[in-house]
Amino acid sequence: MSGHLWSNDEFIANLREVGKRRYHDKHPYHIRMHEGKLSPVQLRAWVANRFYYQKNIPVKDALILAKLPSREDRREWIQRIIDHDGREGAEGGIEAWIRLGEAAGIPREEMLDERRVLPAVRFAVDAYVNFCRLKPWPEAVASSLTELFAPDLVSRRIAVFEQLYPWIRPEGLEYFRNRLHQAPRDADHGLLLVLRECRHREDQEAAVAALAFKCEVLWALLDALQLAYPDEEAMR
Ligand code: AHQ
Repeated sequence: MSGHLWSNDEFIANLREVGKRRYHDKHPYHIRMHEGKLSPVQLRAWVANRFYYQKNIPVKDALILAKLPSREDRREWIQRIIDHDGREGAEGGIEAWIRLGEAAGIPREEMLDERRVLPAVRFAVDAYVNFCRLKPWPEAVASSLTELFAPDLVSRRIAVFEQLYPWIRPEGLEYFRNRLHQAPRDADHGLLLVLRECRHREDQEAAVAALAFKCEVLWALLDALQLAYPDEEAMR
């Protein structure tokens, strides 16, 4: 019977199904990355363009923070902003991603001045920030639940970089190692908020749609890279 409220297990299964079908670990650019087939130019382009995504994460998280309904929810959520912006003595994820760039041969100023950011990457990331700015906070929180799928991808990525891209200096991987414990913690909290707040079927469906939207943001980022940095053989 359509329209009934999903049980928590059904709701979680529907959220996970989105990732099974549409998460960016299945994008050809990521698949070629994991096969060791990206050239240094293609990999540096990924690092420099993903930086625009990373630097906007605390911005979208601050937009969500302002909408959360309680002090307790905000005390938990604010940790995401600190994880990226850092604080005295802990430089944070944005700095760690800049170091990933330097470890891959991209000078700091070339990360910061965004000279390598592709138009479609900027549009996809800005669409994500505006989604979180304008949508009801449960949908904005639901769009972050791609983090349910991130730890598996990131742990595989660390091994891939170490084994197949040894020219990237190992200290550059610190960002990914930090995500291995930050992302599961974030996902647990995000899921708790979404399960607690979505008390009608239409809210549950809106949360699933929000997650599908976020998968498209991540997919579009890699589409832009694929178009701008095709494989040599694709050029023949
Ligand atoms: O490094 C990533 C990160 O900090 C975040 C925040 C989170 C969100 O709130 O939307 N999403 C996310 C992701 C990060 N890394 C991506 C990757 O492939 O390295 C994955 C991405 C995600 O799946 O949401």
